[in-house]
Amino acid sequence: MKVSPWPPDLVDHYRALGLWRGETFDDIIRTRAADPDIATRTAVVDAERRLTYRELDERVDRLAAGFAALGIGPDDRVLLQIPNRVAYVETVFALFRARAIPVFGLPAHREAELVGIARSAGAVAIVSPRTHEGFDHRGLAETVAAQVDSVRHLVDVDDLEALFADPIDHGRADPSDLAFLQLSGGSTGIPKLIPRTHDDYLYSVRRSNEVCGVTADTVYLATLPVAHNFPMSSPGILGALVAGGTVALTASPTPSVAWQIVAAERVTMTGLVPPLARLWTETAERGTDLDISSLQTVQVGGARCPDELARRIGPALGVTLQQVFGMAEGLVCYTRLDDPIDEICTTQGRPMSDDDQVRLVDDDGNPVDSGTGFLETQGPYTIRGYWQGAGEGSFAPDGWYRTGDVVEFDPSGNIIVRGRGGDRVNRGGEKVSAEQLEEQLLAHPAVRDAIVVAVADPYLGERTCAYVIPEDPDQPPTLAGIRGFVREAGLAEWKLPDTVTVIEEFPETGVGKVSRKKLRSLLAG
Ligand code: OOB
Repeated sequence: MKVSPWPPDLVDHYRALGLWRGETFDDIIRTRAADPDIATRTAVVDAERRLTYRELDERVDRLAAGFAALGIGPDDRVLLQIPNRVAYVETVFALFRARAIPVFGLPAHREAELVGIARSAGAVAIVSPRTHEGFDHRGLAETVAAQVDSVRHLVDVDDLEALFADPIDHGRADPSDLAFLQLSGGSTGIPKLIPRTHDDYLYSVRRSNEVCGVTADTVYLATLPVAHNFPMSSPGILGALVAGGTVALTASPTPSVAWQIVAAERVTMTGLVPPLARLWTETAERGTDLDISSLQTVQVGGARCPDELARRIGPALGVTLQQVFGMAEGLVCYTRLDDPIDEICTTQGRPMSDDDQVRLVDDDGNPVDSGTGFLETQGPYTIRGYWQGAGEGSFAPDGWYRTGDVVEFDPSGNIIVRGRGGDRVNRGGEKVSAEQLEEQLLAHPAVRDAIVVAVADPYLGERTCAYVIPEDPDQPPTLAGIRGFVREAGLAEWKLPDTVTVIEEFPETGVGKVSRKKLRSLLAG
């Protein structure tokens, strides 16, 4: 299946330079398992299970045949909602082998998101656990299947062996074709689907490995939900597998759980969002009995890491900090491991590839020569369009991706992220669409009008504040009432408002109707 194409001259350029190499994800596991130096090394491990590259390859072979026996094959989309565990890696690579298209849902997604994703992907199957952290995922999958006609199979990720079948030949995917659908951190409520090819994504993984120093000796711990772009590929679990290293997965990111795996597997590297980085740092500063001395690099990204926190991470954890500013649509920036400490602690790094192009524009899309502006980008691993043409306004007329981020450059060319246009709240890396939440609030019987804005929060960076005009000023809605209402509507827990402020009217500007975008920035101010 083809994706929105890059301009032909860029395609030729990326191929001529060897950035796009004609390799597929399935090739990665096959070749590592066939390499006598790598085959018997641990590919993937969690608190319960461990697989060498050869074992992973064999299980992938049997599971891929099992998917094929269900009638799941080339270009079929399969929605995943799998927590951090070995079975995640088995499932993803089995789908690659069967040439099906994984769609990377998050364990925290609920009915509203999963129905939206399954529908726009045209998913034929959902793979999820029966339960996880007390939540009935099987029940959720059944609810989704009842609403989305294309969904024909529900697969229990805790019983993959029930699907195992004798290996078959699935043929080989075209490396320039769609490999999977990633989800946007999005300014829309239902995440937009991001089509990535084998060629472009594998380039971003290989280049990430170079920048982040990932080798066969790397033990990467997936601490964040692994379906997210950051722990998946920056350089993440795919980086570790491409390098012939080891992927460890932890079910919980808290130090008491995650550090046991760090100690047991001699983990060298992980990626965290700022609130977790703060928790890890403060826990280490207080002292710990767990041996985390194997850690060499800790990456922080997904949301702005406060400079004050950045300065404490390295000394507390005994590591080199790497800031990561990236997006599921493509562009990923890293501070380099040998950058001056001030740059590491105060900037979000620079694009990983010499072929990433970045520019700044103003509100009207005109070039900005210095100072802050909206960041736009194109490059060898940045998409040129969403799945089936959604989100048209996200691309400039010449095809560059509009990140929506307000940034500036320091003298060394590093990016400093200053904020966004106000369409979403970045709650410690988890993005909340203002528009989606407003829609939900407007459906509440006690709410006449609502505007959602980000307010500064010392722990999360930003938290979600809903300004609400009540239908009846004498019976204003309560925070608990509103949160319960939004939860009932099937939204993920992280999207519920943190505070509700009841006001009589929204600010007037004196010049007639004000856009919601403008109102948000007025209220945020
Ligand atoms: C990562 O990906 P998404 O798609 O969930 O979110 C992307 C957005 C960016 O446009 C920016 O607004 C924000 O998240 N962001 C940061 C940041 N990293 C991401 N804002 C400030 N400082 C940072 N370091 O979040 C993502 C994807 C790949 C690697 C890392 C993060």
